[in-house]
Amino acid sequence: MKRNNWIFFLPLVLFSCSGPKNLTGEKELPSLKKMFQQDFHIGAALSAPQIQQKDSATNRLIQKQFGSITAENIMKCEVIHPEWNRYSFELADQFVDYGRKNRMFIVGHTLIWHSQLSPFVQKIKNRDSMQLFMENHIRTIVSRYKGKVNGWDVVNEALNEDGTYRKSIFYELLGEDFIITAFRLAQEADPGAALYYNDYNIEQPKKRAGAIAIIKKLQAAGVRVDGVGIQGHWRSYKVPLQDIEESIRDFAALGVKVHFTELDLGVLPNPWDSDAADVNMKAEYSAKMNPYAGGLPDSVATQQAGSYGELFRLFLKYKDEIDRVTFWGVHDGQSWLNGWPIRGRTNYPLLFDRKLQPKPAFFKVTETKTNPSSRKSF
Ligand code: 9MR
Repeated sequence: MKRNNWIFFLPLVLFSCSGPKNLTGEKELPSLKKMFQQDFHIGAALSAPQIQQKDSATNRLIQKQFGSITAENIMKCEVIHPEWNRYSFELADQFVDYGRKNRMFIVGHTLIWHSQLSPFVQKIKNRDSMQLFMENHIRTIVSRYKGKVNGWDVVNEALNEDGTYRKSIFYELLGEDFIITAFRLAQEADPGAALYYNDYNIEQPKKRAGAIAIIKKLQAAGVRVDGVGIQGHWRSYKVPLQDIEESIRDFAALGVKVHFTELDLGVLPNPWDSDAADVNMKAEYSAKMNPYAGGLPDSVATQQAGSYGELFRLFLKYKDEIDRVTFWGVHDGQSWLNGWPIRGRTNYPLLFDRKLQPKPAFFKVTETKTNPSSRKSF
């Protein structure tokens, strides 16, 4: 070995002396997926450009931080099944390939949802045609990704806030058994894939009762349901911790796993002071409703960090019941909450900012692992 070869070992020496640093001497960011490896998957919803790896820095961040991915939009009916006899699998194939290449837990979102339907589905007027649509749609998509997609959001958002069934086109034409039909078809098409019911606000008592009834109905019908997805679109200043804790217990008592599937903690005011996450709700823009257009104030970032910390402490307490925590996006710039329920606002709901830098919330989340004494309150 030549004498000056020591230089190749310098990074190793730096690493072993003072913790993980990169070659420029900056401290390396911890990886969420590794930190929580023994507890639950840490996931993110990916947009189409992210699936196509358009930006290399975002791509590096995704691969380092997230061990599970969900398609934010590209597996929805209007994208993947635009016409009765036509499917469009290009992006979905890329999404699944990306997840497999990176050994990620891949979630298909979503098979049966009243929103973002293709126009041909909205025009279906009778029971038999709707039954046929569901058979074609679920069989074709699930069998294409058999053994590749790990879990499916089989039915999404079938409930109203009071726990009754939403009067969706599926409910109107097939009655409440459309849910059993959907799960049965998915189970037949890929017996190895996990099957979930996914909804927002099902931590709230009335809607939770509706979700519990759905799971019991599936179980009574002998159809497999593996998990329930609590979406987790909460406001950072109003996270319903007690309801969340009760829900984890209630769902776990049914023998299903709990997934937090679309987590984000928005910091902006809500025009109706409401917890709903219905994509069809809209309100007018006003400067008052967009208070942080110039940047996230430290006090708000700190408040949000505290809420994320409390949530993750709760998640860790119930790690045996929880299979996955997925953020609804990778960074603040990508979040749907910049456009909902008011267009053109600047929201900050995730752990990484618009420049892909970790926010105080990121460090509060990692602290729940590095400093277990911070967990004592639960
Ligand atoms: O984040 C998604 C946004 O980009 C879409 O425009 C919108 C409509 O398809 O859906 C958003 O994701 C929703 C998810 O699919 C179901 N739960 C509520 C999410 C936020 O609206």
